[in-house]
Amino acid sequence: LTIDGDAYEPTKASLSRHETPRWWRNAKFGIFIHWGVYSVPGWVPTGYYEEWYHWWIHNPAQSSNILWNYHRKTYGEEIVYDDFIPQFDGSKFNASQWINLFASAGAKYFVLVTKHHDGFALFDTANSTHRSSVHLGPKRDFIGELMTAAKKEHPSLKRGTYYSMPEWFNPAYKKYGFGNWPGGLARNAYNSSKFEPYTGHLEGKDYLRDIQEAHMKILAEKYETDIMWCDIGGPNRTAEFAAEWYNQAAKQNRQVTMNNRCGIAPDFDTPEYARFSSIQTRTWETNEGIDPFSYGYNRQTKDEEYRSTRNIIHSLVDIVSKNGNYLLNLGPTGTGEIIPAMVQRLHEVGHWLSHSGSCVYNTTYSFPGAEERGLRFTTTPDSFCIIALERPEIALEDHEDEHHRLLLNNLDHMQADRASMAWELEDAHAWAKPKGEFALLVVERPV
Ligand code: FUL
Repeated sequence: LTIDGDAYEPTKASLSRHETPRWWRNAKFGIFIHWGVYSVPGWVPTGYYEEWYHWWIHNPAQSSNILWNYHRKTYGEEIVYDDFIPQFDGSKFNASQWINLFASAGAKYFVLVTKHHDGFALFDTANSTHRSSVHLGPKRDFIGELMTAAKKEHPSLKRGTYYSMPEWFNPAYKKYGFGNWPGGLARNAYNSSKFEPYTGHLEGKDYLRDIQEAHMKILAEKYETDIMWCDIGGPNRTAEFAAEWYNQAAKQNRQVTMNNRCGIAPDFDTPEYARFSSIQTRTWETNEGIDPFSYGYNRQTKDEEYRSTRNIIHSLVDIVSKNGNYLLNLGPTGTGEIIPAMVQRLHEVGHWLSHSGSCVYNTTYSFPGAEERGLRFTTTPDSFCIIALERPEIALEDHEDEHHRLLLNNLDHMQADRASMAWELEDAHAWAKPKGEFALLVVERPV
């Protein structure tokens, strides 16, 4: 219900009264998953989005032909995108393992790609398109398995769903096509007469009502998503969907949220691979890959090229200090493995959060960080955190006065090197939990 207790109506004015729930604002850190048929070839030239494989092989000029040539050389001229479906078999997919990994990374929510622009769903699309992992290939409901595992293993993790509003080349979409999203059967990469085998039952279907809105409802009702994370926007029936969803959620005493790519009334913005040099007072969430260039798995990326633990923690701290959430994406392999290089980093991030999370979760931004000194600030009702991105360097002897010496001794005792933050601490009562490369000072608010 709106704050006035009214039911939501399918209008922009009514829906705009909806806001991100407190749990979302407190959660700070989420895991994003891009896993689909595109993960089977799992290859793009560095700098491209791998989950766009389908697009690149149909638009060779846009990937400078590199991908098109790669595809032809690796798989031969006759192999079209849908020929990868049988290999999208989930043979290494383990829902509980994934969920436990998200939780041990310290994430408080996750967002799963349930259908990307290729139109291939990982959930039960019921009687809409039948272009899904439930009807084709593995005949498994991967989204269902993950949602069930999450409820069982970590019920406090919030569960979100990414959903691409348009689909490339779906003939049912043709009528609504916009921009360069064509809609209509695509020829294969070689411009031969062979068409991609669409298996959907599209006869007489209205894309927006019978497919797009139907899917969103399924994700809301059957899969009970907490976050509807749409992509691309464009023609939509989001107003109708959202009013019903919000009213239903209110009856169930649940708080749900929707991003800014559903076409109407966003709760939060979603800058992509973005950083800001100042506090952003809007509600926002940066999303980006652990792979520095791609969401989908790219077998070209070397282990050491993935975002380091340090980079992930710095990113999280920087974003949180500026009022944002951080949605970090993983691209599992075609068979459903989250590779060790990613797992290791996530465990390390989780370790840092296990001792320093009190300066991340449930905090709010306070005032601008000292960017050039590598300091970021967060605050809770009873504490103030100074987070040093670099290990501070200053000689103990520089600090003659008793209070500082005491403080620095304490820091030493807690295995810190030297602390340069004495200037910040003046009359405050401080304690420190510096760990590893990161120093963390929590200054309790002076009474
Ligand atoms: C973009 C998509 O085109 C990318 O493939 C990715 O899913 C990203 C999160 O959103 O708009």
